Amino acid sequence: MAANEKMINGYRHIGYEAPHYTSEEMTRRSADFYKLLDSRCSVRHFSDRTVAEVVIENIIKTAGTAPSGAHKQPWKFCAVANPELKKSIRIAAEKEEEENYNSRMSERWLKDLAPLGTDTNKEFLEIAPWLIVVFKEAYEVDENGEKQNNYYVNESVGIACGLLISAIHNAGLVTLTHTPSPMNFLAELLKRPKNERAFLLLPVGYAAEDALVPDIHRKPLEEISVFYK
Ligand code: IYR
Repeated sequence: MAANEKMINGYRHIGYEAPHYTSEEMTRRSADFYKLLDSRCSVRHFSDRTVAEVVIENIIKTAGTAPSGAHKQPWKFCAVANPELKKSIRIAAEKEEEENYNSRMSERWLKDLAPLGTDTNKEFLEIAPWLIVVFKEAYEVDENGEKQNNYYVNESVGIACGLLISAIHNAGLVTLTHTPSPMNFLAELLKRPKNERAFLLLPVGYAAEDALVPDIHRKPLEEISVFYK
């Protein structure tokens, strides 16, 4: 066994070295990364320009680096480019959204959404070259065929989606977090097993040339943080 290795509970632990930066580099890198992510916004107007599959693979691999409860990695990312499938997803999503906007959502909810300009039309589900449908794995089936619940599934998959969205932006592509509700139609259309539940639907592609986004602003640091020194 190498010097920087140790068995804990019968499992191998190995040394880990985080990247080293000078304090100047650290300050610059943290500011640059913030700047990069601060230039992201949800885009609802897509171009139909294709995106190479390898880029989608890299983006999904990035999401898969997320930490998860007991390292169960309780996620599945379905990447859909098939036009018929995208069309079926759009039809089913718009059907749910008709119900949502016309009866299920409260007046207050509709008022809160007004600045974003969203509506029941989800044409981006057909125009974007890729849809990434994220499923959470509520449980796994063990060797005896017994259901074993996963841990902190929403937290784990939520973090993975954050990384996914950051990776999409870093690649120069756009997305938005679409949440048609209820979302069970996605498991049906994509023929997912019973332990998988739809979590988030993200169209991925280039922004349309004439894309418009709402002129909205982020809360400043003072509003989102409290420092105890
Ligand atoms: N799921 C609907 C409505 C919607 C709800 C929220 I909260 C948003 O931030 C945006 C939209 C839709 O996708 O249109």
